[in-house]
Amino acid sequence: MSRLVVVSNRIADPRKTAAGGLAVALGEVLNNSGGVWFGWSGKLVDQYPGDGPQVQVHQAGPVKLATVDLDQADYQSYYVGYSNGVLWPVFHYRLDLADFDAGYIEGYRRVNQMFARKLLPLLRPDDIIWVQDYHLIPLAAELRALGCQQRIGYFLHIPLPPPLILAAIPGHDWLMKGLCSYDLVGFQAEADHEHFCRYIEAEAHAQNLGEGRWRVFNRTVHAGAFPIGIDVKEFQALTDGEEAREMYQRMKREYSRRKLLVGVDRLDYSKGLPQRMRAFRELLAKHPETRKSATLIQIASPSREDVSAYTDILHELESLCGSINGNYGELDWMPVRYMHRTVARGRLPGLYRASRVALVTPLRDGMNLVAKEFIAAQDPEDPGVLVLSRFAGAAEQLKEALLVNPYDTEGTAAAIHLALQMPLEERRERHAALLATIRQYDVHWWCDTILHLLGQAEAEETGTPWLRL
Ligand code: ADQ
Repeated sequence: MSRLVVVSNRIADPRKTAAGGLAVALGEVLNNSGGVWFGWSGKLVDQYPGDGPQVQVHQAGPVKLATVDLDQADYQSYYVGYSNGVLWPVFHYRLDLADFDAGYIEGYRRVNQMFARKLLPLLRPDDIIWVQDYHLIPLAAELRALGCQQRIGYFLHIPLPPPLILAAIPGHDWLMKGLCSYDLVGFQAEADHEHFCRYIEAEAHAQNLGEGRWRVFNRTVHAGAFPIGIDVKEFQALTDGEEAREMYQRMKREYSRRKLLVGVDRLDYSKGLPQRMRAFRELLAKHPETRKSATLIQIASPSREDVSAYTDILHELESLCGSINGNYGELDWMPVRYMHRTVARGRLPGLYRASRVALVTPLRDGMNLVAKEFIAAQDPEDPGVLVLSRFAGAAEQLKEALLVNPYDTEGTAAAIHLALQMPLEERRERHAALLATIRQYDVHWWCDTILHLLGQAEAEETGTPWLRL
């Protein structure tokens, strides 16, 4: 049986529940195959030791966690600069926020080369390697350049923009050729997959071999959409746990006279937080009765504070919340409760369950797992309503949510109003359909499907059995 090697920018100890569904799901597969998880330790050093970065290996049960530290220069160019200052904005359609000129691409390439060099000695001939996300697009090409023959899969957790937006990146051809060095490339949504196909056809004259296979840059690559899910069972168990129940009861007590709306996000410009606040303000202005009945709790966890676009969004959000509370608040009621912090994972389901409406309204999002967690945490007998941006990858699957265009303030306000008033019967019907979808396409389905395809390709070539899950 093949061993699984996962590579991602950061790694998590799968034995800790705080790690979340993805880490737990990957951890399960890694456990079964006695695998390796390789990535950055999260630590920074002023400079590397004389003989370069060292790999540290910790054993977490049957899984090997292998990490390297980064020095300040690599962190600034690879992580802050290129990954989060170029790829993140462009892939979320924000060319205006991308800083192309600073030469970050050199650092991005250098760290991917270093990862390849450090990973290579840890590999066995029949390993299956699975690389995660935008920090590591060129990793397969760098591994191949060092002679690596193993099957390598890739999953992009964020959207892939249309070809014309991609083409604005200086060096986009190098980046996309790198993406085609994988054997299997997975995207969150059909829209992203379609953008990939259009790009490689137009820019690299790829030949469509059918069934998701392409001949491009003298190799065959398999591509498809594999929407990531959550571990529904685990999240429901968390909802029944003590911390979540306490949170639920506290919320119900505190807000007994009001319906709660909830937003839970990383504080990121892609999440549409100012637009959401403007829609909520429109709701209060247009439907004065909601001033007596609705409170919005917005949790925005600190994120990437060393990138300047993130401090701008923080100030905009604070000023909007302040002005809404100033204009509509009363002595005994504030319309918006805004908190710039992370909620403990064990308490989150209690907050979701106490809320009548979730506002998940990103301007662009690869998938958005908050939408799925909100559905999983509801009481099926009296569920809340999901208001979901049509620009989240999740909208391709979650058709029974109230889909909105977050740029349309009036339209979003009208949908929130509808959600607050939705009769029980309709709430139940929509919730049942949504729950069935997230159960069918949970994180185990995601993992199994991708690894099965990766292993299958190996079996076709070598006659060895598929990776056992
Ligand atoms: P993110 O952009 O981080 O992830 P998302 O999927 O919404 O976005 O959230 C990931 C996790 O973070 C969820 O489990 C959520 O509960 C948690 N989280 C977010 N804000 C929090 C807060 N304030 N307090 C506590 N927990 C919080 C990227 C992509 C997404 C994609 C995921 C997974 O941008 O589109 O869904 O990867 O592929």
